[in-house]
Amino acid sequence: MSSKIIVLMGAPGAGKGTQARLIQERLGLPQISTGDMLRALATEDIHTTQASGRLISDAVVIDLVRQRTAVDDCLNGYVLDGFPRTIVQAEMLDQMAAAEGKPLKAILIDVAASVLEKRLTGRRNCPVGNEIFNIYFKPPRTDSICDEHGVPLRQRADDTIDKVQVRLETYEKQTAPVIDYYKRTGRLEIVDGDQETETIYEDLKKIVTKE
Ligand code: G5P
Ligand code: MG
Repeated sequence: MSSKIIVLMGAPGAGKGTQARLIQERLGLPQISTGDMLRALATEDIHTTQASGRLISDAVVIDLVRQRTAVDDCLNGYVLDGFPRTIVQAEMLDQMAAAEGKPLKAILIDVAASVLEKRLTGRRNCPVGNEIFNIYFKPPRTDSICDEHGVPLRQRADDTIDKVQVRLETYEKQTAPVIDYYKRTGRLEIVDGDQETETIYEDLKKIVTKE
């Protein structure tokens, strides 16, 4: 598989993180999740903005992505999960891709708005390995405990009904134009995200491994 940049797009709760982890485990392309990286930074400003459902400034996020993609494990390509989310970020990524000499493929994981609420409010994450569970769709073997690490699962501060609403509005306003940007430039593929997780993965794998 040649070196490339995969951009996973999709609404909050579409399954970007779930699928990016599978691609990382099975195809060896590192997952770069700006949401996870920002949560790990946990400065007060970032925490407050993330918890509100609004976006962090382009400058902060672009800096994080520049630093992370400069690490050696990205030489053979990587999967971006949650980036770019604005046109400014998308333009910066195009410059980076050109400088790195890597082609870019954007894939939209398309999910009906009606299923997102349960996916988000039901989500629970492991604080150790960031494994993703869902009390409705993918419950852990023992209630509220991570299968892998045996520690209590956590709920994200932005996974409450009112914050989910803000996140969906932010997505429509600021990130939907990025999808159009990739469509206009002939680089967008769409995968039906309303299937079994493994079926979605197989659809993605075909696109990711296609030369
Ligand atoms: P994040 O962290 O990027 P979002 O809102 O874009 O957050 P989120 O919520 O992480 O995206 P996801 O990764 O698409 O969603 O979804 P997921 O975690 O894999 O799955 C959601 C739930 O559905 C889980 O419970 C999972 O088990 C279940 N599920 C997954 N797949 C399936 C399936 O196939 N079937 C079923 N039935 N269930 C499934 O960003 C958070 C914040 O960080 C900042 C912003 O403040 C943002 O709001 N941020 C940025 N700010 C500026 N620029 C950027 N680029 C930024 N990136 C992050
Ligand atoms: Mg995610």
